[in-house]
Amino acid sequence: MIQKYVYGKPFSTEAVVTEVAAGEGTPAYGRIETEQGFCFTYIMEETDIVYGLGEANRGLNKRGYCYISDCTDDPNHTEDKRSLYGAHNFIVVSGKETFGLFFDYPSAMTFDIGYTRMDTLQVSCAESDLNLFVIDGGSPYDIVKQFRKIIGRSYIPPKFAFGFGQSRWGYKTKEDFRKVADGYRENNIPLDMVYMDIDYMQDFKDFTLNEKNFPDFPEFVQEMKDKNLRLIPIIDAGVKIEDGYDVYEEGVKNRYFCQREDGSDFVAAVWPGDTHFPDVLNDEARAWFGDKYRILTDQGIEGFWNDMNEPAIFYSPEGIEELKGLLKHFLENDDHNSGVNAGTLAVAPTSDTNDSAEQDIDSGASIWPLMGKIGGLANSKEDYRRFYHIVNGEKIRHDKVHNLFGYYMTRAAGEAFERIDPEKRFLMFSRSSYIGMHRYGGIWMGDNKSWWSHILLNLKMLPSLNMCGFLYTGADLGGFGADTTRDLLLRWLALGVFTPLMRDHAAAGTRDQECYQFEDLDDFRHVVGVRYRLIPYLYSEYMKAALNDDLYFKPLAFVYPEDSMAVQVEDQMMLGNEIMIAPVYTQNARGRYVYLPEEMKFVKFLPDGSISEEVLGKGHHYVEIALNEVPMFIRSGKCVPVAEAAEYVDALDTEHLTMLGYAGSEYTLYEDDGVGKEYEKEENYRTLKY
Ligand code: MIG
Repeated sequence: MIQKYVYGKPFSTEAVVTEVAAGEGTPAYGRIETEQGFCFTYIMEETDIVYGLGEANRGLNKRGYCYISDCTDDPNHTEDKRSLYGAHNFIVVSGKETFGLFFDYPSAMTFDIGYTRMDTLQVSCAESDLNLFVIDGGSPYDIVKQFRKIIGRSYIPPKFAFGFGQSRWGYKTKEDFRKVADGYRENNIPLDMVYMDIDYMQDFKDFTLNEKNFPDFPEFVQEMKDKNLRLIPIIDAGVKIEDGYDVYEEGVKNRYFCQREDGSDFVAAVWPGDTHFPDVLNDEARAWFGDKYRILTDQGIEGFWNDMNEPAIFYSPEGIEELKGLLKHFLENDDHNSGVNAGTLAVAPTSDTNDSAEQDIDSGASIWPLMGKIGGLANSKEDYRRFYHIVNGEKIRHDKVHNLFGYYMTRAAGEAFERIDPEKRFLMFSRSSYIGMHRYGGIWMGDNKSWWSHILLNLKMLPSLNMCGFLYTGADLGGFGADTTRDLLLRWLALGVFTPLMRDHAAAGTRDQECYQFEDLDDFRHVVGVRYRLIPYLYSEYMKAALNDDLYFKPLAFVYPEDSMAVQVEDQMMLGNEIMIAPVYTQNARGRYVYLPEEMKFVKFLPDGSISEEVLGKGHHYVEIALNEVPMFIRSGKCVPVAEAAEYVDALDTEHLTMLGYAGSEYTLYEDDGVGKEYEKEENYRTLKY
């Protein structure tokens, strides 16, 4: 049962798409205060678990930290961070009392989950204008499924998007892309997509192509298609200010950009230099921006990724003016004769001790306020208060709806795809998101690092994201920032084998990270090949999850709720109905410990193409897993289909599948044309017997 409680005048986010009955009285759980902003307080039992929050830091069980839903472009996902790119305000408390809560509120919201006091859950925000959905159910899993029903069906990508993709910030020319295509094809490492990062554009202008490098883009798209590869370009949120650039000129003329309070177009500097933000919350502007994707679909493009849509801001002209003021003050009062004053450096304040820096300002001796200003120029809260959206004729300050920008930018594209070709699926995923966006696209997990700890962080996020509707997701395999290593990439790929989005992506300036850059390519061919062998199963499970508002990745606790050990496991996940995954995420480890809540078949895809199977009983085990092996576990009494590896999705032979797992069992395979939208046809399902 779901009840909706309305506080104040909520902004309509359109996260929830079905009618929900108004709750009677006050919510049955916790205490709500609305005098100063909004605050929900609930006292937790010691063993209560809190699930949810989608793309968020730390564990699967969110207890023990404070998270803030405040979409942020922060490429340093260290343990102390409270905000990442998404805002997914859905949690489930599981324990003595079990219930779900969705706080539909588009501005910053704090989830203090046992941080201030270990037993206290407190969810708060500055203004008491929100819809609160309270969900009762028999179990956390049941609650999640009810929630998924009210937010609408998850995005379904085309089947090719289940192939492997290669990306790198820095590919510029046709030669760069050909090198990637050849690197994979010549070495017979499977590949379906090559991603185009910002350098394909002319001066970082959305919907343009570098004129020198791509004078004949449609032919180049075709050249890649002839190699069975699809190019997937990036689109950024900011539209470059430049006379003669049609997107800019149309937007200005029609007032489609976000405006300052005085009605002038707000300026944000991002990659192209000064830009304007399309007002994607405004229906007309959103339709206009969405239709621009047609410029690229007309040239043969079938997928995109939306970036910088928190929206990220490097700086604003206003911020620079303030900086200049501080700089002027510093220069006029500077009493250093020359060079850097070591004494000043010695008292360098940390970010927590900014106060002392403030006090120093009038002495003229401190550079720290200036440094602080420079550091705070990007993604500043002040800038988010400097511009407005016009929604149904009403002017709304950006910070009040900040968490919706990525959602509505991606919605612009999703709605446009329906107009461009209603029969066809397009690949679409975004960096920033809010619940509701899951209907229009997936997400990738943003700028992780080539750190072993991030394999685990990514793994833990998967079920949480699924709970919030985001099924098409994955992380930058190998790590985005910092230099990867061969073993890290291989282990990360062995997790990526199972994530719907499987993409190797790296930041500019980092070590080469394409699979073919390392020694002993056989290992990469094998590991990526395993992905293709499993696509019939993975695609089938994805489609069942999407079509039934179900989860693709589940915590073990959702399947084995009575098993007190299983409910604590955070580094193994259930995938679909048949398997459990347990990737290795420790350097130099030759295996790992696993906990089996029931008897399972431990399956390893071995580098010679064979598959080893071993029945392991319920309980703890240490399993050996070499760097070039892909492990998975098949649940007792279940089986999964396996294909032969292929170099691209369309080449998969799904007629001749072999079964793996427990003999005598059956599997219902979902398969469709992978392009169209006739999901409900009965012939999409067939029973495979082992
Ligand atoms: O400021 O387009 O998360 O995937 O490679 C960085 C360049 C902008 C951030 C994205 C990343 C992408 C990069 N972008």
